[in-house]
Amino acid sequence: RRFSSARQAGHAEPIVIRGIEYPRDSFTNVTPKILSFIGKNKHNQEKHPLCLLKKRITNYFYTRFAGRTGNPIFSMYDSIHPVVTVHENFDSLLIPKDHVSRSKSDCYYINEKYLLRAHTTAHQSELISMGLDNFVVFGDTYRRDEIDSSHYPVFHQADSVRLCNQNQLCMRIQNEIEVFEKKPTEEFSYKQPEHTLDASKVVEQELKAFLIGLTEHLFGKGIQYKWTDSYFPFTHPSWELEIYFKDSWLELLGCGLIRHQILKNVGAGDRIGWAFGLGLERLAMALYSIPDIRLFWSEDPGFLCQFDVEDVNKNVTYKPVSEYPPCINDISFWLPETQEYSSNDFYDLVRSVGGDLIEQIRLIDSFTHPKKGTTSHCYRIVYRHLEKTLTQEEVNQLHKAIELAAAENLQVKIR
Ligand code: FA5
Ligand code: MG
Repeated sequence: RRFSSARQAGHAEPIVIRGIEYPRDSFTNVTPKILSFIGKNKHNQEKHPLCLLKKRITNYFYTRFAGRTGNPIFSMYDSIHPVVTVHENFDSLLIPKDHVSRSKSDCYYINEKYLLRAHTTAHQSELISMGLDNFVVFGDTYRRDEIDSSHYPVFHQADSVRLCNQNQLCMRIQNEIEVFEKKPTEEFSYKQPEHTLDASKVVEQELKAFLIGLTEHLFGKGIQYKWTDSYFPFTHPSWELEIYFKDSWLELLGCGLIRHQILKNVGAGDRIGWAFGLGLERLAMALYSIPDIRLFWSEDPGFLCQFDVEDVNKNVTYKPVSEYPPCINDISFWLPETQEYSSNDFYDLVRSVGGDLIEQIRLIDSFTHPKKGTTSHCYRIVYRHLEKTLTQEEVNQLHKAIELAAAENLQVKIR
């Protein structure tokens, strides 16, 4: 009652995000469902495929561009809040006022002034204005897009920038070249008016070599790729990189030389540089054979446990989990006092008794009795049938069989 009368009076409740109140207006189109994704930060969740990918990309940056003493020269940001201003997401990137990407049907607006970032490029100008020349930003991004196996309204991107001034560029190529034209030329398809062709080509080559290196680092040397010309208001020239994967060309990223005007606007007018932005889900889907983008939001242990690897460079090939619900049962026992015991023995036993119904087993607790010195283990077993829903009764029977077999074969005492 209170809410409906407030709304009738035109005082709709403000939108509250992290304790900050944003008044609603005619732009407001975020939904509670979309707002509920804020803070999930899948790219920062240990053992999540997006986090593994983030680490692999970051490692590549760190090794490819190391400082004199081997220290990384790229700054990495992965926790910048997704609420941005219209200025950050569009104006600072020279996106025209009437550009379709600004429309309410494409973006999630909080109100006229704020939206959920539609790309991580939204942070580019501010980070450059802080004085950074080399950085990479990972984050969740929001777009009112179709929903299918490769599109989702919330996804993740990585954006990167690398800048240098005249001296740094000459040092890099061990040659004297001019970065800027004395007088701007006309705009050519292959360069901006302010840049010399030499400088533009050097930066283009470094950008492309870096991105091919990254692609090969992720997919292996044999990967087939191609460059296509592209357009972004904030870069020129611009390209997209596609890889040939599973019988078709897949767009991985967009990139280009940063518009001189953008750099000038934030006090970096003496610099030239490149930027690129890529979609993490697309990359992860190809890399790990993940068939559907919705799986990245799965809390299902059958999905997540497949990415539980120590070495982030390990090749993981996702195996589809059955859609039938899991049944989770814990088992606790005292370890034998007179005989060797290892968790792997128990894992083998569970697999031999439970067969394909066992999706996952994990040690979740170990406890040593302070006086007796005996140790107890607790394991969590996830059961799941691939073709049907297991009943609790069936799981209980299996669980009982595992307890009996463990007591008999491993001399443990069920608690
Ligand atoms: C951009 O977002 C630019 N900001 C990229 C860029 C940055 C170019 C810096 C130049 C310099 P685009 O709209 O093409 O470009 O999106 C980049 C990537 O995000 C796409 O290649 C795709 O992998 C991913 N992507 C876009 N929309 C979705 C979606 N709905 N679901 C999942 N991934 C998406
Ligand atoms: Mg694109």
